[in-house]
Amino acid sequence: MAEHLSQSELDYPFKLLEYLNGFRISKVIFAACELGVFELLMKSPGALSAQHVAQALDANADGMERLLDALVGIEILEVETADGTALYSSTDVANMYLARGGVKSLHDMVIYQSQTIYPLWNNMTDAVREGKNQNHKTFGIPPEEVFEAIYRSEEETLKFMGLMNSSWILDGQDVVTAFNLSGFQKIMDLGGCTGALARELAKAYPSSSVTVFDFLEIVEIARKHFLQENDTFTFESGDFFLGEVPPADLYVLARIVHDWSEEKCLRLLKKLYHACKPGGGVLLVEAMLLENRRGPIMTQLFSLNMLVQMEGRERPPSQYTMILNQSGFTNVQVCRTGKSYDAILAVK
Ligand code: SAM
Ligand code: ASE
Repeated sequence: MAEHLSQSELDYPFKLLEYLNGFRISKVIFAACELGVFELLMKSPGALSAQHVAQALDANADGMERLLDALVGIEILEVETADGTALYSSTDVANMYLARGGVKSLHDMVIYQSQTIYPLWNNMTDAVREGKNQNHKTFGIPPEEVFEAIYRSEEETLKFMGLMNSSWILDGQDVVTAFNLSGFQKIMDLGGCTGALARELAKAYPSSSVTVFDFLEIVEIARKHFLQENDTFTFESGDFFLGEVPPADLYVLARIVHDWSEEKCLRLLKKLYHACKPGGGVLLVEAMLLENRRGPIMTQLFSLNMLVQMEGRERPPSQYTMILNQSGFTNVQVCRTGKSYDAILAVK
């Protein structure tokens, strides 16, 4: 884009046009993932023609050729032409992140974005008008029951858990080492879902005990589909809004506070304040907005996602600090990791 740098958007709206077509680029990647393009190209010993890819994936050759060309246009695939035939091959990025099954694969994230987030975002205008989530229009589930919508079927539950799991493949280590947590003996990951972050906590702090706390149904699925042989963390089940939470020295709340209204967050954090001893603490793991409201754009988009799907919002550090102080916690420390998710530590 170097040739555009000297020209202003007023002369020609390069950036604006790119933004207006952003959804098309997302859909190109979503369709390729759903069709299995990246697995096929990864496993193939040589470059493949569109005809060959289409046949192998039970698709139309002309449609596939246009899709593959667009993937080349966004530099996710490569193409060479030999004797008039275009031959397509994968790139390292596509093999590592888009093909299914690799240790760093974001395939589950792509599938959730395509099949759940995209339909919800189709109602963005209404969400902004009404100021509430669009689960009713999209899935027929009332707006108060956010996790009933997310967990509306076993298949959807697995897809959501796949999405949650994939974030910590990229950011887990940075988030758990943002602060030295080795002084906390008993660490409880509340709403810990698949255990992906608990695994990173257990690796970074081998002398602490790490427990994942979540709904019984989620714990059962996590044990069955996500637990690995050498995992050392344990599970407990319950509802953190009902009754008491098990005692711990450190409560980890990763992407929990952003799901809920300020009032519900205060209720939960006050409960945690009473459940831990002096010296105990909470670690919030969230994508934090900038205080000057100018970004990061990813976090601003996540906040709109919380509007269309949940009850919560993304917040800047000052708002997390205020909620923590109002719950009784002090010594609030904020660490921006530079990746998608940041960490905030506060103690009793
Ligand atoms: N902490 C995980 C992460 O960041 O990947 C999962 C975050 S997910 C947005 C919220 C998690 O909280 C889900 O696993 C959900 O089942 C759990 N959860 C929601 N409400 C809960 C409640 N009342 N009691 C226990 N767990 C709850
Ligand atoms: C939640 C997080 C998410 C609740 C619903 C959600 C996300 C999507 N839906 O706590 C994650 C946001 N990040 C991405 C990559 O979509």
